[in-house]
Amino acid sequence: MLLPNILLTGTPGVGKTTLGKELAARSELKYVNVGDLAREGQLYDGYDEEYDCPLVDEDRVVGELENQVSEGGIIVDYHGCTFFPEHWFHRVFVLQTHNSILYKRLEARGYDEKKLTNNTHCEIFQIPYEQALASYKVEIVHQLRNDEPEDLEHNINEILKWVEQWIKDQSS
Ligand code: DAT
Repeated sequence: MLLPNILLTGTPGVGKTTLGKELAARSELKYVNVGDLAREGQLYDGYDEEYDCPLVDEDRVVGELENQVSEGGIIVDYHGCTFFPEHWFHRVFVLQTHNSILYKRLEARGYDEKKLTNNTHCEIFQIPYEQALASYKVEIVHQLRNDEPEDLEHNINEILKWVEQWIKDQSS
């Protein structure tokens, strides 16, 4: 059975991992965390001083994921979205969280002041959404609010409904 590929993107802390893993648990889709993939394979090519994190080697990440994605049914989780081939994804979901809630989540992660400021600014200015719109067709890019547990449940159900419809459309 043919399955769609989904990209979950958004500022760190908006809930991509939580949503992606839960979606995978409730469907046939497979969850891939690009941050983990890069760490495991040491797919880095430098260090971002401003954001205080290693820079992923984008070409190697794409090369590493290519086979899996071409088979379909992959949920890719990453805060960046501009370097994946556009044709990979059937739907791009940009998760968004209210700034004060995001701040608390990132504080709980132990982020320092600079990282807290950078990431909350990223969210305030909707950078991930802008990047998604610049990288994919507008009609496949969807924003999802993800402030509370009820939002998570709602988002999972919405995505599962979309997946079901996508599968039906392919077979008709
Ligand atoms: P990301 O993968 O985008 O960095 P995460 O999935 O690790 O984010 O979530 C960050 C924190 O927020 C984590 O402690 C779980 C919590 N969280 C995620 N979705 C939530 C929701 N809808 N309501 C409340 N807390 C949520």
